[in-house]
Formats: sequence, structure tokens, C-alpha cells
Amino acid sequence: MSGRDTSILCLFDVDGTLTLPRQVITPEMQTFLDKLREKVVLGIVGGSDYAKIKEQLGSENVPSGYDFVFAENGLIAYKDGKLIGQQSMLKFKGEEVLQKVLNFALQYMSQLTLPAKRGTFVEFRTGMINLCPVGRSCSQEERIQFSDYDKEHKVREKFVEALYKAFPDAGLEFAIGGQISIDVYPVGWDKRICLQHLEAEGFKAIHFFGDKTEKGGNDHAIYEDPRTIGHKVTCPEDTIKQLTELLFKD
Ligand code: M1P
Repeated sequence: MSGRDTSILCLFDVDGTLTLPRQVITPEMQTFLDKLREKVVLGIVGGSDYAKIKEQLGSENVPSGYDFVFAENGLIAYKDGKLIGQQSMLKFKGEEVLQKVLNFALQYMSQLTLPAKRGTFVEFRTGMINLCPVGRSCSQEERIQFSDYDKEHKVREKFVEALYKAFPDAGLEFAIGGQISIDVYPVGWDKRICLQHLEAEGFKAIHFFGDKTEKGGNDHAIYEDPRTIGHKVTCPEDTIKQLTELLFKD
């Protein structure tokens, strides 16, 4: 890969930026990223756990097709295919606090009547907890149905409000990350956490591309961070369009 500018990193969110939410990468996007990697350094920073990122971007591409892969906001970090960092929320926060939050969340979700309710309402990950009122085992159709219902009835917005009200001093953030769920993690453990692994690399520019860049979204903090150049995209096609303007225009 000679001729590539190793002082520039392009760092991507996954859902809504490289793929449609929870969908697999298209061949067009894959070809585009392969071409891009010949020009600059490539990284991804997803809110999802490593298994889901691999599922979406392809096990033939993750981690080897990227210079950096950050799962769970960067709490699980890979460089050149090697694990370079892993942080546990359970160790950091302790059982007592997390159990209180889980009990509250389960009780809160048990009071909701939604168009559909399936299974796996709580996913306990290494670096975060994911709360999902419809249940993570819902079908794609039920996911869209919940997402539309949520837009109208603000289910997650109200849930987040209730969580902050119940745990104002727990040092936890409750963020609407994707389409159907809420991510819970210690304050500051948002996507900016991945930047700690990049500091020593001395990049001249870190371009971050994400779709949930508005306040409350899980791309907001890293998008606004002075260490990155933030780019708001509306969908994967927009990511390709903006990057073509930025790096492929003569
Ligand atoms: O886009 C990142 C988010 O992806 C999933 O969200 P949802 O299932 O709600 O669309 C989750 O893995 C979530 O943790 C993550 O932030």
C-alpha cells in the first residue's frame, strides 16, 4: 500500500454510515473502502459489540481490512488485527450500581405497551449495557415498526429521561445509539474513548464520519471533539459522496 498518506485517518461509525442499521455492508461500499484504504488509514468505531460489527462488515474484513477497529465505542480496541485494549464497565462501576439500573430498567420496560415485544431486553456487554424495549430478538420488520412507533411516541426519549431522573449521580450516560435501543455506559465512555488509542499515532487529521451527530446521539461527542474533523452523513451513499468530494477529487 505504498503511496498512501499515513498521516490521515478516516474513522467511521457503522450503522447509518457504512451500512443501513444492523444490515450487512454492500459490495459497493466494500469496494469503495478498499480503494480508500489505498489512499489513507482506515478505522471504524461502532457502538455495537465486536460480534455484531463483524457480522455487518464481514468476518473476511474485520479486523484485517481496517487499520483500527473499535467496538463498544472503543472499549474493545484492535490495531492491525491485534487486540490492544479492553475495558470492563462491571469492574469500573461495580455490581451494586449496575444491578439497581437493571432492576429499574426492567421494571420500566415491563410497564410499556408497544406494537410488539420480543426477547432480550437487556444485553450486558463488556463496556456497556444495551437496553431494548422491543427486545433485541425482534425481526427486521418489528425493528422498523418499533422505530416508527418510537418517532411518534418518543418511547426511548422518555425512558432516557426517567433513567437520568432515577440515577442523577450514578456517573452513567444513557444514549440513544441506534434504532431500537439505549446504550448505558460510564460518563465519558462514549466514542471519544477510542481517541486515547490514536493519540500516540500522531495523525495530522482524523476525519470522523457519523450519522447520529446531534445532541443525545452516540456520534455527537466524537463529532464535536476538537481532535477530530467531524462529518455528518445522512446514509451510506452520502458517506461515499462526501468522501469522494474530499479525497478523490483531482
Ligand atoms: O448504531 C450503533 C448501535 O447499534 C445498535 O443499536 P440498535 O439495535 O438500537 O439499532 C446497538 O448495538 C447499539 O448498542 C449501538 O449503539
